[in-house]
Order: sequence, then C-alpha cells, then structure tokens
Amino acid sequence: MSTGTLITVAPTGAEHSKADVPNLPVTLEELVETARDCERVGAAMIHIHIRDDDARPTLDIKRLTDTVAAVREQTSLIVQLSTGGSVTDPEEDRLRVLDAMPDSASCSMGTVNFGDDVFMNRWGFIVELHKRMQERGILPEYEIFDLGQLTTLHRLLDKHGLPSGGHVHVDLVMGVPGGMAGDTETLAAALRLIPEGATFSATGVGRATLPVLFGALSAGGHVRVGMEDTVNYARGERVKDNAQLVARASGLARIAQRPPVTPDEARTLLGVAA
Ligand code: KMH
Ligand code: ZN
Repeated sequence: MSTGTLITVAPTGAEHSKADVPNLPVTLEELVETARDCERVGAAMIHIHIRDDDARPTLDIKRLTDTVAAVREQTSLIVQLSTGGSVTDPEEDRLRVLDAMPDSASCSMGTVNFGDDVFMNRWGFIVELHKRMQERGILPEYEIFDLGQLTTLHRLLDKHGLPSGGHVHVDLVMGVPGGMAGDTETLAAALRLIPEGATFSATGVGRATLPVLFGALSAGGHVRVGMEDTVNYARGERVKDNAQLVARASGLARIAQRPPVTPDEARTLLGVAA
C-alpha cells in the first residue's frame, strides 16, 4: 500500500549565487522564514546549506549549530544538514557538520562529475561519515547521483551495518550534468537497485524537475524540491520562492492520492526520534 508523500525542501544549495538568484534564502532570517512557509504548504523535512555574510557557501560550525537551533525552534521540520557542502569543501569540514547534531545529514555515495566541477566522495570518507552518523544517532540520507552509487550503498551496508535506528533512506539526485539522467527509464533502473525495505525520494535538477517529480510520485516514492535544484518554475519563468515549489509538489501528491505527510508522520516513517 502506498503511503503519503514525504516532501523535503532544499531551499538554498551551494551552487547558485545570490547575485544571479536574488530570492535565494541565504541569511538565517531568510532561511527560517522559508522553512516556516514551506512547512505550511506541505514540507516535512528541510535539507540545509548555509551561507556566510557575503552569501558564499560556508560550513562554519557555529553558524550551522545556530541554524539547527533556529529551525527547530520555529518549525517542526526534520532538520537535515548537507555534508556535501560545495565542491571545494575539505573532508574535515564536511565531517565536522555532524557536530551541529542535526536529525539527519546527507551522505553522498560516490564521486561524480558535477557540471564543470568534480564532487569528490572517496570510499574511506563515505565510511567515516556513515560510522559517525551511526555513533551519534543521526539519520543518513544516502545521496545517489549515478546508478553505480547504489551498488556502493549495498557494499557500505553489508560491510558497516545499518544506520542507527535501522532505517535506510535514499535520495536519487537526477539530472546533474555528469550524473544519471532525470527520466523515467533511469528512475525505473534505480528502483531495481534500492535496498529492500528502504524508502526513497527523488530530486530532478533543472529540466528534470517535473519528469522526476511525476515519476517518483507514481512509483510510490517521496520527493525533494527546492531552489537548490530548480530555479525555473516553467520555461521562461523564474521560481518565485521555495514555497511555490513545495506547494506544487503538495498539489501533485494530493492528485496522486498520496498527500503530504506531516513532520511527525515523516519521523515515524524514517525512524527519527521526535
Ligand atoms: N553541493 C553539491 C556539491 C549534498 O548536499 O549532500 C553537493 C550537494 C550534496 O549538494
Ligand atoms: Zn545539497
């Protein structure tokens, strides 16, 4: 039986500049306001990247800790921090993100060409992230950019065990130039490789946004939307704000008879403590 839909919002990311995308939430105030607006229209989890005073991506631990506290105080959303950061962030800084003690953190499952850049994720680094999250009771969201990374996920779980809490949650990030395509054939191929009993969400980047959203909903999956991945709402039309993307996903989830789950329902689904 299909459950409701867990909608994650990824409001900021590390790739877009504030100069190019002026409505990107980059300050703590903008982020918290975005989180509240997105929760109101159906988001249950937030995937967070933060920026410094000049709106540049940062993994500053004090800012991350303050951000987790502020979003927890102002919303009921499951708080997920990105350990991906930006492509230039060193491994030590990415590991230190976990010191901010979010409910969940991303754990990318392999190195991938990322547009003109390379997003580095060595096996040894993946294992370290996985183990530290196990020790601290943080739910990993295994980010999959290409099909072979699902094989790596099986290897990780076989060799190093399940996350604490025992639940496996995967996010398929589709349509990154250099990664897997964002189409239904690729989604179907990925679904065959997802570990038994795992939940999955899917994210379509740029033009892949809508095909992946429709595909994930009809396949019984969950969805991630937001300005990290999509800044155009339609051809020639910029996204107004993150809530617009969440509201569209909520509407489609209702049409699919899989309405958005609340943050509490999402906690039960993912085995995250309240
Ligand atoms: N910014 C990308 C290089 C994650 O958040 O874990 C990677 C990324 C993945 O956004
Ligand atoms: Zn991210």
